[in-house]
Amino acid sequence: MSSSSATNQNTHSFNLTSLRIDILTVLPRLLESPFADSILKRAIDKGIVEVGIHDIRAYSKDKHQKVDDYAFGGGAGMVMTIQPIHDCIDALKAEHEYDEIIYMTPDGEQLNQQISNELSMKKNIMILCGHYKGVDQRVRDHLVTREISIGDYVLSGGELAAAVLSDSIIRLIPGVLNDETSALSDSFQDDLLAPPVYTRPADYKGWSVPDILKSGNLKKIEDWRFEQSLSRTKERRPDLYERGKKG
Ligand code: 6GU
Repeated sequence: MSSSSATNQNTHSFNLTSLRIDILTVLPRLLESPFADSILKRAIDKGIVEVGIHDIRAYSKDKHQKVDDYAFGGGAGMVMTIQPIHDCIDALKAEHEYDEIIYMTPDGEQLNQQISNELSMKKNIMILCGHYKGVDQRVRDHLVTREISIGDYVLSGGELAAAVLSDSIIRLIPGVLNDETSALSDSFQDDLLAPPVYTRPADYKGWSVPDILKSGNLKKIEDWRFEQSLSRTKERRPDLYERGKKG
């Protein structure tokens, strides 16, 4: 990554932005709130990430600003047309050089931590959200470089999936989380689920915190947490556990 230390508070004129994400959508309002709070907002305010939300409809040359049409060959459901998407992509390409143009679709490659890690090291990413029955296949064949799904279930559109993908990427960028080690100890980062956590009170109506966590013995606590991670992973996600063993 070429950017400078993220601890600078953007008081200098050099650019510390690590990653720019441009999201193309017909429902831009759906993408406002995920970036308006908490970690993602702070990452943007600090200047570590830039997020652009682009209304595809604004690029439509149709007199009613249409962005969809009937499917060739018939069948229920509308298909998003090429022209507004292509013009929006071209306008953005004139401003930035994109590492990936990602189409969010349930038939894409399933998102996992490794993909998020990889994308967090890019400079410019474009994310296209589909709606209705999806986009004209020629957009996927000629303009998109990668297709990602967030799981085996169907959402009404790609917007929520784009927000999920963006969140998982942005939190990995150095300087975004206050405690830099905290993303590294997330579930999945090493094919292990995170151990249980507790906070005060030590006893709540008879439900107590494990003694070891109150012992002050850091080595024992670390060992306990690792054991908990292992047993949780083995029980809840045997697939991850086996992959982790192979390493
Ligand atoms: Cl990326 N889009 C939609 N519409 N549904 C999904 C998805 C994406 N990932 C899982 N379900």
